[in-house]
Amino acid sequence: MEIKDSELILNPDGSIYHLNLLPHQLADTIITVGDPDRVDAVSKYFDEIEFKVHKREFKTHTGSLNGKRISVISTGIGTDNIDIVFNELDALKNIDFETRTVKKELTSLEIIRIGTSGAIQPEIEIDSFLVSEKAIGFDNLLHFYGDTSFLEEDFSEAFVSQTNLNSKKSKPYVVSADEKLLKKFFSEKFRQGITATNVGFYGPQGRVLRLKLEDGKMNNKIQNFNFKGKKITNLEMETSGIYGMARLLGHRAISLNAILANRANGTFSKNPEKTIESLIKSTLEIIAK
Ligand code: R1P
Repeated sequence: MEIKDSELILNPDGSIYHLNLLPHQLADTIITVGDPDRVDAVSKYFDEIEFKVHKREFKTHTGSLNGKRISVISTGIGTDNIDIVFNELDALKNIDFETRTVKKELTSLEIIRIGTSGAIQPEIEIDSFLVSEKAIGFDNLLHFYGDTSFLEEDFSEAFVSQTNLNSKKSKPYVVSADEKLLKKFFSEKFRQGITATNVGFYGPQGRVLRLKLEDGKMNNKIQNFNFKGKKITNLEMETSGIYGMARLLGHRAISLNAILANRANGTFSKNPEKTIESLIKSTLEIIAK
């Protein structure tokens, strides 16, 4: 069935609406970062860069490293942007823009987030790396899609009951990482953890500047929450959307976190750029050996 102009929006040059990319400009291995400046910090290690495209917060460099073709793209902040990025990345690979129909043979992309995050458990060191084995999403994104039987309801229900989550807030959803990618990254350099994805940076992550919180004890509750012996380790703003959208669309995703803050101890990295740089190098060593 042909997808209408209002649903699959293409720019006059045939590129996809927000990402501004043409199908041939995207590799099958994709690194996502939040900050558009981090795109250059990754692509400076490429042996060559084929394309540079930038629109809004979405900046893409496609090139190759050790013979592996890689695209690095900035998503900006939050799971609302993840919805745009993942739908458009998938459309670039799996929808024929000429006929506006879904291709018969679908391509599964390999997607790696290189992001930053705050630890919620006191023992997690600042400047360490964490790979997310699961995400618990306090955003609402996955609730808008069908076919979400992969969501881990027991975990969500345990969270709601252990923390007395206010029913005005959306029910958290839980989704696991791609197992093969998790194994690839879980090593002496990467601690494995469960990542909580929040729908904001301040109130939703328990930060108080001038505003009172609906539940001032939520970060303590997250810290103490336990599901079958497992604890939530860190907070950030994209991983649940990445894992959820990847599952829905048939892609493989992993979220890597540079721990810049420890919310339990109130500390922040003295040299965040160095830590992010080191995470970029370690990631590229693993994906483009
Ligand atoms: C908030 O400062 C941003 O930093 C974290 C959060 O997920 C959020 O996007 O990740 P990035 O540094 O990858 O953007």
